[in-house]
Amino acid sequence: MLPMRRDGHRLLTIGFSHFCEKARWALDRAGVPYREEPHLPVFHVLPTRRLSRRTSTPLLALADGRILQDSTEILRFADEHLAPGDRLFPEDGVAASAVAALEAELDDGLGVDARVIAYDALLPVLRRFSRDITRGVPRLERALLWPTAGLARALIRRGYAVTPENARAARARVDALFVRLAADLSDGRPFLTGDRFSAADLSFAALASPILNLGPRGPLLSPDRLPDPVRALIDGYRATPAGAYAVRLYAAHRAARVAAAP
Ligand SMILES: N[C@@H](CCC(=O)N[C@@H](CS)C(=O)NCC(=O)O)C(=O)O
Repeated sequence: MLPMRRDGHRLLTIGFSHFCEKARWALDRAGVPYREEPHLPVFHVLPTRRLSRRTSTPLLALADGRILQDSTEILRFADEHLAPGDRLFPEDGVAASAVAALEAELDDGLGVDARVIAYDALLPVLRRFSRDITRGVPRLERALLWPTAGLARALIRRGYAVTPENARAARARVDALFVRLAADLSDGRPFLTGDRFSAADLSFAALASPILNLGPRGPLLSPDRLPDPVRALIDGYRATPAGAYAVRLYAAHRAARVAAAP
C-alpha cells in the first residue's frame, strides 16, 4: 500500500456509489495515488460543497487545486498517466468514437437505472448492511446514520425517483441493454467495442456493480445478509451473459486493484 499523502489527490466519494467506483477503478488501474474520503449520502453534501458549488460525487480534488467532478473526466485524467495503448479512451478515430459513445450511453442509462433498481430493492433492508455501507466513513456519520436514516431514505427516494414502478421500468431497460451487449460480445470479440479493454468495459462493469453485488475488494454487500428476493435479482443478472462478463472483468482486475489501492 502506498503511504497516504495529505498533499496528494483527494477522491471524495459516496463509498458505495457506482459512479464513484467507476472513477476509483480507473485511478487504481492507472496507478494514480489518491486518498479516498468516503461519505454516506446526504452527509456528502458538506465536504463536496467546501470544494465546489455542486455536490455530486465522485469529486477528485487534485493536488494542484483543480477539481474534477465527473466520472468521465476522472477517467480521462487517469488516462493521462498511461501509455497510449493502455488508455481507456483509444486515440484511433473510429474506436475512440465507439468507446466514447457507449461510455456516455451507459452513464445516462445503466448508471441511473442500476441505482433505481438497487435502491428500490435495498432501501427497506439497509440496516442489514450497516458494516458494508459505513466502511471508511467518518465516525460521526456512522453514529448519525440510523438516527437520520428515515430522512435520508426519503431524500434518496425523492432525489432519484425511486418507486416500484420506476424500478420495474429500469429493469426492463437494463434487461434489453444486457441482451444487446451480449449480442455484441457473441461475435467473439474479447471486449465490448473490440479487442481492447476500454472506458466502455470499465463503465459497464462499474455501473452494473450494484445489481451484481460487485465491489473493488469483493462483494459490495455481505452476500449472507441479502434477503432471498434481492439475492434472486442479483443471481439472475449474474447468470446472464452480460452480467457474467462484468463479473469476469471484476475478477480479472481485482488482484491488481487491491495491490495498487492507496
Ligand atoms: N454524471 C455523474 C453522475 C454522478 C452521480 O450521479 N453521483 C451520485 C452518486 S451515484 C451523487 O453523488 N449524488 C449525490 C449528489 O449529486 O449530491 C458522474 O459521472 O460523475
